[in-house]
Amino acid sequence: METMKPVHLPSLQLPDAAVYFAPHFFSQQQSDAYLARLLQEVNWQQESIKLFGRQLPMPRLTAWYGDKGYTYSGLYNRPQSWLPVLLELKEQVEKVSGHTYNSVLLNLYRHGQDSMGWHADNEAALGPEPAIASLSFGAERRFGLKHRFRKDLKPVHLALPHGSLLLMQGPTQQHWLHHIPKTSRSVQPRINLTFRHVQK
Ligand SMILES: O=C(O)CCC(=O)C(=O)O
Ligand SMILES: [Mn+2]
Repeated sequence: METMKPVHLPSLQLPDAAVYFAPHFFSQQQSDAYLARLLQEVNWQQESIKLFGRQLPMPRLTAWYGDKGYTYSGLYNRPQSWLPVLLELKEQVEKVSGHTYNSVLLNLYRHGQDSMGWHADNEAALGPEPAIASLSFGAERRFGLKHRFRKDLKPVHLALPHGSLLLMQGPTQQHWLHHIPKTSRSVQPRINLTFRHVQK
């Protein structure tokens, strides 16, 4: 895996992190086409999570594609073979991020009540300084980052618009948590893809 810096992407300049953000990585037209294809072609699943001893539906639909299986939120994801649309997106993010990926997790937030809680993508299988490339299509949602140890730093929130690319690299997962909060606004569906490199 290469470790080149994506020099041409603006950095968020957070301490103990390497986060880069391109709000308009894809044009409106390209983004509309990708959104439609992903809604249609991805094998979306309603998984459940065990919370306080109860099985509850995850507040979003998910899908995992790639070369290897992966355990995420205590849930084993069997690998499904790559779709052409996913390979096309992977190639484009690899070009700008200076990293290669062998897996992608997709999340479909159907409406404002779908969300993802505070977490870090720091599973051992991703290695100590994982590079994660996150693409968003569809409704704009708020994405929050908060430092795990430094209480003097305020959480940072940014809007992830249709066609945006966010890269999290270096020590980001060791020092920061991120989330997608629920919103009471009425919002259309949003798809997020996080490309990852699974080592084991
Ligand atoms: O939907 C997003 O922007 C974040 C997704 C995420 O953090 C994850 O899949 O680990
Ligand atoms: Mn994450």
